[in-house]
Amino acid sequence: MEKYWQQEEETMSRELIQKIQSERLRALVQRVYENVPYYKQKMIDKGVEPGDIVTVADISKLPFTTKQDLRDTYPFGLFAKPADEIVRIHASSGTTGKQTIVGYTKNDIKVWADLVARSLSCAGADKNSTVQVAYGYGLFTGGLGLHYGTEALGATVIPVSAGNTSRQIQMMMDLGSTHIACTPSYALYLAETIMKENVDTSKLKLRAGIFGAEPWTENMRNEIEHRLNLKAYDIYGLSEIMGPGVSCGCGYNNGLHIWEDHFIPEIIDPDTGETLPAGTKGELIFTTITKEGLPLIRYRTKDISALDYDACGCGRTMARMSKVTGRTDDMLIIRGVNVFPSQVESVILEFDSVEPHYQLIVDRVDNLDTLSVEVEMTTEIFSDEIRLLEKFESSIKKRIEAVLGISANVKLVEPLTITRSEGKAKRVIDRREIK
Ligand code: DLL
Repeated sequence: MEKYWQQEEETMSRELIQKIQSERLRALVQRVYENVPYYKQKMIDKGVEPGDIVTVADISKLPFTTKQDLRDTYPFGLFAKPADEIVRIHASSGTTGKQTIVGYTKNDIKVWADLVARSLSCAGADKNSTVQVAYGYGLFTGGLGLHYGTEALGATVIPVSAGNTSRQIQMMMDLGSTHIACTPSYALYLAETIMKENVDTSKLKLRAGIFGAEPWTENMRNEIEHRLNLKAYDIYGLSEIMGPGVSCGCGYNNGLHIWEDHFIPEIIDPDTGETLPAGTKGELIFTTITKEGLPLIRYRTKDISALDYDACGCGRTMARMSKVTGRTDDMLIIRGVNVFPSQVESVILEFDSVEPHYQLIVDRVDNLDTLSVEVEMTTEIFSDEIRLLEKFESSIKKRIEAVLGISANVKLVEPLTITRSEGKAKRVIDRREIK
């Protein structure tokens, strides 16, 4: 029997979902129009009034919200509730510019915990589970998000936070963790350390991992499942919308269920802003229809995905988004060709002779863009003859060229030389910007 956390909501009919979405959208628009002057002005500028929004189909009449809007109104300008109702602050991990601040009311925290609990139940967790939370605790939403969700579910949470890998493994063994929650890149590092420290893996009770916060490919999923001997689930979210638990994959591995009674998803063409039909890839947009502290209308995530409304074998009826393998802003343009780091990851993991640790270095030499891909070789091939290593390099190079359509320098580096990450991995060094 499939486990649900809120079965009624998770399995309601499309008709009912749309009815709830329409009601909540109407109320949201009214609320922000009255309480957030910035939104009111944006709506006036677009020539739309609260009365124009009747059903969910009217959503495209509303203006988009971007990270820039959050920056322009930093720190609290888009909050829809007074300070005395805000009980928690988090901040988004922007790599450029000012951080963006997000705020939650008591009810927002409750909803968030329930949605993470729904996500954990997608990964087979229940009150008998022990969830080791190895996402960072703090302003980042990963740690506390998973923490509250685990407690809501009634499972046991181990709030170990990120890092201290040997202690993580000790805890895992001694306390019998059944679930581990961390970034996929950290999961690999854990697997590597378990191997290195000769841990008796028969003592581990890990059944599933709840991995997210960064893009990872299907090949990476297979690699992690194999190395840690568990089932890997994909959890997605972003601080602006809530944090982890906006959506989560289930055992059927065909996309991530979006908790649509709280978030209305859309896919748009990132260049024209035009809404795209289900099944088409584009930029993912969310409207938060129940959030009180910081409601967002048509927030542009910059994440690339597609929506699928077909029935899922798990019985959940909520739309699924395809795995996010890139963002509109981490697309590299190299000699005019669009390249996503995930395409390179996918190629690298086709080869047994290299480790799933890699880095892309983009540079400009004599006005020409260059791409170098550094990949770690396994200890087995490390001692092979130079001639054999060159052969491996050239087969990876050929495969990258075939998939990406541009040439790359492939360099096999010694085992354990690429920096391991405890949180989100940094895969790309773009030296072109510095010049
Ligand atoms: O990363 C929230 C989170 C924590 C999600 C723990 C899952 C687990 P931010 O730091 O605001 O929030 O970063 C959000 O990370 O727009 C995506 O680009 C990326 N991202 C998050 N989850 C996934 C995922 C958290 N499962 C940004 N797959 C998002 C791919 C992801 N990318």
